[in-house]
Amino acid sequence: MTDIQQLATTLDDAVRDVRAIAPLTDAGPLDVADAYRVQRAVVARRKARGERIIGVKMGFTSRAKMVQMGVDDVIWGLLTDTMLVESRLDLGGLIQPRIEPEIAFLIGSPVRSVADADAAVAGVAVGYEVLDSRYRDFAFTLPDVIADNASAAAFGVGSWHDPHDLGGIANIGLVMEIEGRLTQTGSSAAILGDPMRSLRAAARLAEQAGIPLEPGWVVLAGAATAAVPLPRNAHVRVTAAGLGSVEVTTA
Ligand code: OOG
Ligand code: MG
Repeated sequence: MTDIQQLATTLDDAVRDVRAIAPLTDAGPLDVADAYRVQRAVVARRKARGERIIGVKMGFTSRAKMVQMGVDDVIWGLLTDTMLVESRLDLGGLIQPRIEPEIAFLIGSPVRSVADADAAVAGVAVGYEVLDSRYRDFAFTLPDVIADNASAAAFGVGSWHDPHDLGGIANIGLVMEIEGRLTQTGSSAAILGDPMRSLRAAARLAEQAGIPLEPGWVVLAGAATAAVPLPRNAHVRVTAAGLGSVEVTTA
């Protein structure tokens, strides 16, 4: 039998010690259901330390990410308040940070199933996600990355826009610059053809998991491009057409 608590402790300790570990599946099989149990146990440990869940992140909603990471299923992870970045991020506590552009939704009313998803959108913003796999060199199988809370480490969002003012977000250009150099470009259409589909997928996972999306929560729809290594002492800007920019400076 899989020892959920022990696997969660292994992952939580890797974060604390800032040290990469071998994939959990090296030691034995792990199915997706147990992997989500481990993920929830990891987040429960964070909650016991006073952290609060403030949203969810979708993973592998674009082909660019599926190809980069070698997996082919949409997953999610949970975001806590300590992951939200204002404008500066110290990378000292991270193992091997990467950054990727994201589209973010602000939830305005409870989402218990897919029927609630579209009407619950209170805002849309450009965002970024900082990933930090606890597995050496980001090498993992699907259950490994699910257990590791979908590599979640930190994220930031720009200012919220009313989706009705935008004329749609199904195909908007995304640009990521590091130190003023163009690093990644893409379109929101890379996210399941339309980021709204990712929000609906989040609603489906919410129903399955019995974890409704709450008003005030953020949903990261998933990266439209591959992630890139995030250096120290760097300035990163992610811009989306019609949504403005979000910036972060690393230390
Ligand atoms: C897993 C997280 C994937 C996304 O936006 O697709 C993800 C990883 O790439 O390590 O956040
Ligand atoms: Mg992401």
